[in-house]
Amino acid sequence: MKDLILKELIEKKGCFISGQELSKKYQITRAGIWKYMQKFKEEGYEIESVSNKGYRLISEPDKLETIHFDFDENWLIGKEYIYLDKVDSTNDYAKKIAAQKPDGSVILAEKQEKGKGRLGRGWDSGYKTGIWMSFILKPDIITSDAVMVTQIAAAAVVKGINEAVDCDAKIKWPNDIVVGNKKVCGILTELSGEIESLKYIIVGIGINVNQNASEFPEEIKDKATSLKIYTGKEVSRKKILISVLSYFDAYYKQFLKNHSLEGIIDVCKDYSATLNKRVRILHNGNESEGKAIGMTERGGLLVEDLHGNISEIISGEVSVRGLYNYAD
Ligand code: BTX
Repeated sequence: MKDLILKELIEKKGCFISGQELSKKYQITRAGIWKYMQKFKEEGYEIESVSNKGYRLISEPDKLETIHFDFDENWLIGKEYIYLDKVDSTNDYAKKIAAQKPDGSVILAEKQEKGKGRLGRGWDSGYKTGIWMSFILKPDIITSDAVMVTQIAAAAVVKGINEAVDCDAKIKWPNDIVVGNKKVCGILTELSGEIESLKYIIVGIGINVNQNASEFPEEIKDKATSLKIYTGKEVSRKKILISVLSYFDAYYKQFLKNHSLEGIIDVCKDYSATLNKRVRILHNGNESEGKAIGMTERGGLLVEDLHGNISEIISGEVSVRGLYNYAD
């Protein structure tokens, strides 16, 4: 009941809804409605009440519990939204429930106790300071096409962040988003399936939003940043989340239709922090150097080595000169 009333207030944000109307619709007394309004106010919702007009939602707290009320009903992403206070890793949680959940399900946690990076690394995910979430995706594609999903996520995050916040976010190929040359977001794509038949893809996205510099562990202080550190002010997680989801939904639908990165790869190129830079590549234990000269239609990185040979890198570790620890 509480959720339904709140949903209605959020959907009609800025407009008055009469107490009488709510009371009739939800079959509770007007005093009961008033009590709900007091509860919402205690939770941080700013609600104006005017006699003969009713209640009007003016602003919402930066809470992610009820953010699904703000999702566009045409989105495929977020049709099912699971909100957790704490979890080991949203990717691991998503994997456990993936078989029963629809394409586009979103799992979000306020804190991860064992947030995961790639190759067994960790991801620092403090309580309510960032956006730690995973998508369960079930596209009808062959398993080898799943690599493209990381680029979809990178494009959605870079566009979403830049639209929601005044910053110049860029993609460090293939799975980091950087602002001011520091890592603000990481993407971890995992999948389950055989060569020909894909069961599901889990895309994990971690965005550092409101951490102070002192909150990052010592070993990542030099390379990690948050949007708050970069902009100098507290940033709305809700605004960023809605913006990122809306881009992801649009790009994912495009991908489902075309089975390619058509229209998306241009975003990856336009916002690339890697293209036209000297790079060092670590792949299967081998290290090589070269210059990133382009991207393929499938999101691979084209690198020209010191002898002029060009090769495509599908995945692996790519250090970009001037970013993080790879200095000149
Ligand atoms: P990655 O392997 O590219 O980056 C991990 C490395 O980044 C770590 O070894 C550390 O040096 C550094 N690092 C750790 N935490 C942070 C942080 N908060 N900000 C910046 N740098 C950091 C990137 O892996 C993929 C990360 C995905 C995280 C999401 S969160 C939701 C989902 N669930 C889950 O367990 N992981 C994903």
